[in-house]
Amino acid sequence: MKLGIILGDQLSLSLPTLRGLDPKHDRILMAEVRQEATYVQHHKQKIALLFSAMRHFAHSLQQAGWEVEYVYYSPSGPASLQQAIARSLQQQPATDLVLTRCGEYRLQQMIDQQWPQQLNLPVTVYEDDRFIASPAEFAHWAQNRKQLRMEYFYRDMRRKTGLLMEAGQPLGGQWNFDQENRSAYKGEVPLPPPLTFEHDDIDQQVLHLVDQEFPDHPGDTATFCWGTTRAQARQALKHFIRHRLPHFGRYQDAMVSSQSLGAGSDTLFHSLLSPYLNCGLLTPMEVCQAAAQAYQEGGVPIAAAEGFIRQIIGWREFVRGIYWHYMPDYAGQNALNNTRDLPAMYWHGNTRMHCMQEALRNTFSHAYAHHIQRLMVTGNFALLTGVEPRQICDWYLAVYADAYDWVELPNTLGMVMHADNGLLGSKPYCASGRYIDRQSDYCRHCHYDVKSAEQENSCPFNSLYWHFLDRHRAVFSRNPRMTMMYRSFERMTSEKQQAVLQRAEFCLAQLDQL
Ligand code: FAD
Ligand code: DLZ
Ligand code: SF4
Repeated sequence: MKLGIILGDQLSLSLPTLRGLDPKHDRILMAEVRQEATYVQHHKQKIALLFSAMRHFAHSLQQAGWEVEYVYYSPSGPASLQQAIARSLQQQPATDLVLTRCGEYRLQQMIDQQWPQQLNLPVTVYEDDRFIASPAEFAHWAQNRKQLRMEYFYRDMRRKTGLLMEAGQPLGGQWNFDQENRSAYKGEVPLPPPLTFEHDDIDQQVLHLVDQEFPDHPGDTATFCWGTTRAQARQALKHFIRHRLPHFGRYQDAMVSSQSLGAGSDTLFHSLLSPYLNCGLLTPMEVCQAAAQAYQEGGVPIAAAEGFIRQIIGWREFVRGIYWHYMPDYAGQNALNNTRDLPAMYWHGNTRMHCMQEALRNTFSHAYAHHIQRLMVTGNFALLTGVEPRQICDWYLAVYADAYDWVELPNTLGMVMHADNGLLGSKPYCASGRYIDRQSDYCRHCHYDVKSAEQENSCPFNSLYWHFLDRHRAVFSRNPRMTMMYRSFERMTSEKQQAVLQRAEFCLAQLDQL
């Protein structure tokens, strides 16, 4: 008898682990354990989503004829997956352990280096073929390239999958329609209707458990509205394709204050599919095929379908490739030598900066923030203020329902913090308040003046932006994509430069009073 281990982010019936086992002889173990639930202070909704989705998935496996041993969370239960397996083996021995490569280097190290000896049986780890590219394929692609650019990798993934391709050429005559995807949202089309799920008994029990056992974790279970079953995740996909995808690309970079639009502003036309993709309730290929089909049936413009598919087979696969290719050294990088502690507002959300307030409120209410909030608001602020990469990475890993090290780390450490020295992006995504003002209506609702950089009530992003460029002049001033920024700074009078830098120093000295 073999023992198959299915982790909390492996909830797919197409999982290689299941293909490697026979329900007639073998059995499955799934376990809710303290180590996985607390290795960072996960948002309560992330734990609730995972535990409830795991319980529902275990039922589906049993219905499909599998023998499943399920360990429910208890403070006196096994602390780690290894302990849960050891206890299971004591009850019922097995000849082999079988699982699929896990999502995090941390746990994969334990599986490779500790489990075979400490559990005293052979461990077979299958490649996770729910992803389009394996780490080995990525390594092959990366070999001998001076620069790793997502766009070229993405084109190979289009060729490999055949998505939006015809006779070897991209449909619509170009690979990438990003230029069409930059609009602010001014109500031109109505927001999509909300999608809500009823909580069944399993959801209710888990939400109660999370409140009892993880009271100090961030967030609130009262606003939990994620689906927890494969059927609900499919419903979310259909809802996205019908109501959101047609406008996805165009408003991908937009942000709107909840004071203007209410709850719909938190998600706009984004898919909200990442938590399901990352825990396995949906697979990347089925999601992309649904988008490609919607384009072929004529309901969705090519720019929207392409823009969405690029996020999945482009960015999502690319960051995973970077992760496995460069770990473990990647996690320790700090190219800009940042040392600042994460401002406390990241945990309590109180600030007069309206853009930050909105992004943090969304984060705590829903364990979600859309990409531009993560990148250009909370991320940009951490970059401009010079937060130590490890601290901001741990924050992103904790607070989002979709957060796993393989995808969070390259996005935060690389894309946001530029701590990998430009491996992931050739220039940092630093921006002043002007960018936020262009893409949103936040500044209209803000205590600060986005038009000013040096006055007492000036937008902190403005002075911090110039301070960032000034203090990292040696690193960035020769970057051809940044010369315009430096030229703008040089065009200021030296009095103005001094006033702006002074205002930035003032802001840096009291970030939590902003
Ligand atoms: P949509 O905007 O609808 O995008 C569609 C899908 O594309 C997403 O569901 C996701 O699967 C994929 N995608 C889009 N952008 C990226 C990207 N940059 N990297 C990987 N996949 C992408 N995404 C995570 O899934 N988990 C994380 O832990 C995570 N951490 C992030 C941290 C930072 C600092 C930043 C800037 C981005 C992070 N992202 C992460 C990427 C992105 O912000 C989220 O995937 C997205 O906001 C999820 O919401 P959505 O499903 O509505 O996405
Ligand atoms: C995120 C998470 C949480 C909160 N709890 C569990 C758990 O109790 N049991 C489990 O198998 N997985 C859990 N997970 C997901 C794991 O952390 C994830 O599988 C690994 O980090 C590998 O990506
Ligand atoms: Fe954010 Fe500055 Fe605009 Fe306020 S003025 S919302 S701090 S960008």
